[in-house]
Amino acid sequence: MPNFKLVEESARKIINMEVRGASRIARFVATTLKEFAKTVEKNFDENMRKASEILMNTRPTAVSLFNAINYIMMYKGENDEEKKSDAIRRAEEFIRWVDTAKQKIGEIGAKRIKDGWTILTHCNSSTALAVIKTAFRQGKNIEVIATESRPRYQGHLTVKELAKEGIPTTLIVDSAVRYFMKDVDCVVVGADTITVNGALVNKIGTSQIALCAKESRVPFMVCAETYKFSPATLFGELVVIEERDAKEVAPEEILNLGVKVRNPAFDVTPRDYIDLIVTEIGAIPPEMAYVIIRERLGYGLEMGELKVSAKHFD
Ligand code: RI2
Repeated sequence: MPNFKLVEESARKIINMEVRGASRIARFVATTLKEFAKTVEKNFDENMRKASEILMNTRPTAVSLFNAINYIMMYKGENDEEKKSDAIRRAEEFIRWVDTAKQKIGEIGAKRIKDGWTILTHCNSSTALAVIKTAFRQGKNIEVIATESRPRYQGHLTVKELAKEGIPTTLIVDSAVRYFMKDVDCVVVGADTITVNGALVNKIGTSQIALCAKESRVPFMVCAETYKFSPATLFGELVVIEERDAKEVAPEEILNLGVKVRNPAFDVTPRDYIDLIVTEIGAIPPEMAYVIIRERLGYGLEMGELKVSAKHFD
């Protein structure tokens, strides 16, 4: 029997952010689809399509979710058995992609961090932290300033992780970024999505930090695996910005007043504010996003339609 319970349970965990962070979500979705595929005995295409839809309708912004599902759904085979084993193989391949990319980004990004630097980071990006931790483990004497990242305080996860590593860290409120920017040598953040024109979609507040960094001539580095680049934006689609429950921002007492409360989870940083995007295949300027979508992810516009022509992973 196809285990839809497993898929629904995974979807619930993504929606309530028990599983969060763009790359963790992608890995989790790949693992879920792999385990689900094992339980399908007949009508493989139909069952896999249904499972994919459930997972796709969880969080709209991070393209890693779409890219993970799409990568697995490109399975091939003459019959259900062949399709199943190919889907499982592709899921495993995608999981390997997630794991190896982060390590590679850590190594490449760490080269851009100098001894004695203070780095500012926002939210809780495992990829940005891979860069910071690698630099520290190489013996660089660095410090980190971490924003609390309201409303869900992912900054608390960041400072716990950095403290465990022994990296001197200061926690600040989001609105203190400009106050502290004079002490910062480099901003390092993660990504939920990179668009075809090189813009960064990341945790709400990122674009304000980028603006501040530009004003102070502080380099702004983005850490993003290539599966965080959005093929749909090549086709002209806009990234949907997730707007979460007002209860995350304001207490009942305020909500009862009938005051309008807005809670966008992400914002867009234009490419002019970004010095470098560190991917697992190299550090690139944001202007190269199109090349990543075309050459690395294999997407192109043919006869006005978005087509995948190459395999994603090697
Ligand atoms: P990694 C997170 O989103 C943050 O915006 C973070 O910068 C991004 O995912 C990337 O995280 P959320 O799920 O993939 O907390 O680098 O809303 O771990």
